[in-house]
Amino acid sequence: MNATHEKLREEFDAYVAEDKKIEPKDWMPDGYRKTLIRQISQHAHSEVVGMLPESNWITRAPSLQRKAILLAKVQDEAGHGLYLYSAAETLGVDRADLIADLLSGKARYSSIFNYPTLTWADMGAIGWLVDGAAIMNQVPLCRCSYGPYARAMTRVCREESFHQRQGYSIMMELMKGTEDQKAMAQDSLNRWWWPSLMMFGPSDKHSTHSSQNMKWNIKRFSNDELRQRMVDMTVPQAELIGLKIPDSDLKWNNETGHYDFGEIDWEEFNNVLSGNGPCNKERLEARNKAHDDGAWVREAASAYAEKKSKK
Ligand code: BYC
Repeated sequence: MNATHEKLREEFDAYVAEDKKIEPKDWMPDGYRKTLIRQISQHAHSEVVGMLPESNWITRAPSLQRKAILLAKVQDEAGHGLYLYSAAETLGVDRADLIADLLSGKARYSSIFNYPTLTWADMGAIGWLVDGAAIMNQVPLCRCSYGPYARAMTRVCREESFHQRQGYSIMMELMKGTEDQKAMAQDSLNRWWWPSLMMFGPSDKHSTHSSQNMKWNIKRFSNDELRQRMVDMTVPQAELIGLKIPDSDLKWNNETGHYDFGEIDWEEFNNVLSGNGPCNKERLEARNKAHDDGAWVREAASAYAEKKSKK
């Protein structure tokens, strides 16, 4: 590192430590740029792949109202993907390259979207738990040091809050229903509980990016801190409507003021991350097919843009 570079780095660290925002044209360390491109693009891919398990249920929603709500939610997720790809592009990358990495299987997206949606109750569990976990993780990102990402998160979080409520409302409705409906809701919670806790990432001990990203004010809380908050928030919600969290080690701890909970199956998490989850292959095939089927739209849009710029 030469003297000028070292000085820039010191100024950057001091600026971030004062909780100020970094904007696209500001000087930033290569590592900061790189980690943001990684995180924002993974986040964008998660939104886009996240549409797949739910869109699977749009035609089978049990009423016109539920169909309209689910349709709006899935459209919101497409919108989130677009804001996030735009935020990533402010760091000097090309969206087409990011998407190519998703389609080839090189880039990551959230582990949660590699699980199947087997029943209508899964729309409830996803909204309640998956969007619930997303809010828990993303509200602190509204204060992230990188301006374009923080601003995108503000709008995303407002929409996620509606998503979470609609999911809980589906679970509430089912728990007021027949024995079969209650069993369907419980089965769904049993399948989605642990994968939702895995969304927060590896334990702090095994998290590779946390320590540096917390110094840079990208991350405000560690993976384990946010996971604990999620458990503390969700257990009373489950109890209120008569659902049982599938964890025999779960119990309130008076001393810590938090729930103690069982160990996550990290082998399952690592398996999903290495591409061997229940739906990894299916999700990538569906995204590749959608991309290929949409080629004519991109070609038409580019031809129109070129024609307009010539005029
Ligand atoms: N799944 O050092 P760590 C949504 C990777 S979308 C897959 O702790 P970091 C929604 C991690 O990338 C939800 N990979 O990493 C959409 C890293 O690998 P690389 C997505 C995971 O970045 C539609 C390695 O493990 N939300 O909410 O400090 C419908 C080591 O981890 C996962 C976001 O993307 C995982 N669960 O922390 C409904 C939020 N966890 O890159 C809902 C933004 C970890 O070194 N992202 N990995 O190969 C973040 O806040 C952080 O990136 C994470 C991970 C907390 C996810």
